[in-house]
Amino acid sequence: ALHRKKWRQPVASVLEVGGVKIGREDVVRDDPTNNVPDTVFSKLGMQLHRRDQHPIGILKNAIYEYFDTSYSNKFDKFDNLCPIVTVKQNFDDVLVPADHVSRSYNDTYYVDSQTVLRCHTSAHQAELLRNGHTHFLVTGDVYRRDSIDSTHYPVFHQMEGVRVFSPADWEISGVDATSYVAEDLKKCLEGLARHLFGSVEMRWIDTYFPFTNPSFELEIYFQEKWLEVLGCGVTEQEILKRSGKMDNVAWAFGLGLERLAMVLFDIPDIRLFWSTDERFTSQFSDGELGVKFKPFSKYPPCYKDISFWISEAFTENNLCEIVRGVAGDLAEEVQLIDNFTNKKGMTSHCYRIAYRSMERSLTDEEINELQWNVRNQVESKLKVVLR
Ligand code: FA5
Ligand code: MG
Repeated sequence: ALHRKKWRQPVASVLEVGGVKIGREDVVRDDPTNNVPDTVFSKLGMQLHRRDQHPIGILKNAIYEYFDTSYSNKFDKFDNLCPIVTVKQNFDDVLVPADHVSRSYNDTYYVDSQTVLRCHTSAHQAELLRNGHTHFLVTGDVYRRDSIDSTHYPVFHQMEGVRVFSPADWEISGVDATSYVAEDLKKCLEGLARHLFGSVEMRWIDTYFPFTNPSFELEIYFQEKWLEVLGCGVTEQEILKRSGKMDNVAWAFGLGLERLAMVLFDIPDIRLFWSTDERFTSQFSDGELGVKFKPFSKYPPCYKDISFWISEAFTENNLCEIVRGVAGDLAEEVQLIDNFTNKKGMTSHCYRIAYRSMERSLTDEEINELQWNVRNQVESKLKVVLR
């Protein structure tokens, strides 16, 4: 276990990006406004989306190709914007309300009180609009404190798309600007889905984002469930107004690249994208979209339960962070399996943790040690009472 932990750690212990210092836990842990753990810190700069032989890079290139061939006006492309952004870029510029949950330390990784690891590529929308770009794609790694299962990971990749329309575009259509642009958006993304998948079962869901109205999500049927692959909508007028585009209307989308790649290549677990095992990496190559991933591991999962009386401050994201800190990618799923409140008003949670390696069999000894460490840290860091 020690050996693997070492391997996961970054080469440098402190990085300096744009004047902001970000470092390993043991180096910067004295800063209470920094909640970036080593497991996440070590992912900075990996840039899976810029590797042409990696499923995420292959997918990015295929999406570029769709936009290049569908539009005579080429979209401007950005895939190297720094993932460390200001609170203003990540939230204020896209109209996220001051009290929105996504701003909390429970949901977002803060480097310091004014600086975050971007939680979406929408963090770059406003600036690019201000700089005069009217149709562009932004691809990058994004970071979120989140749950643990086969379709959620604290680091993943998004591609943002924005297209600005002028009055001349909708005036001849006879419908109002918003309907025209919403219709164009859906056609564009349905066309993208056909380009990537051929035929696939999908559906539109109405939703809410602070930066678009109306807003939609696209879900694709995958592994017997509906999987949310993207969010999108008609850009709030205020965002365009602030960038000096009073008379325009725009659409925007944010694609979840891992989710799309899972459907495209039949990849069953999101942790696999980080695998350096040749049995994974060798299955993909530049420009090949037709490949279906052949699983090489059927190693059994091992389940361990942990029960405790929660405190008021308890959150599931904090629990997941501890599990990832201890087990890294050996943690496959953390699931609440029991939840009750007794007569004294004390609430008990029982979580089932699934441990499984994608690459090898785990020994009982190893798993017991992981679980023992999880129990210790849960007790000491989360201020809960183990049962
Ligand atoms: C957003 O991030 C919006 N910024 C998208 C957007 C852009 C909407 C522009 C409107 C206009 P959301 O939080 O739903 O939305 O995330 C977008 C996609 O990222 C999801 O649909 C999903 O495919 C993917 N995603 C979200 N969380 C995770 C995660 N933990 N692991 C992997 N993929 C994730
Ligand atoms: Mg969503």
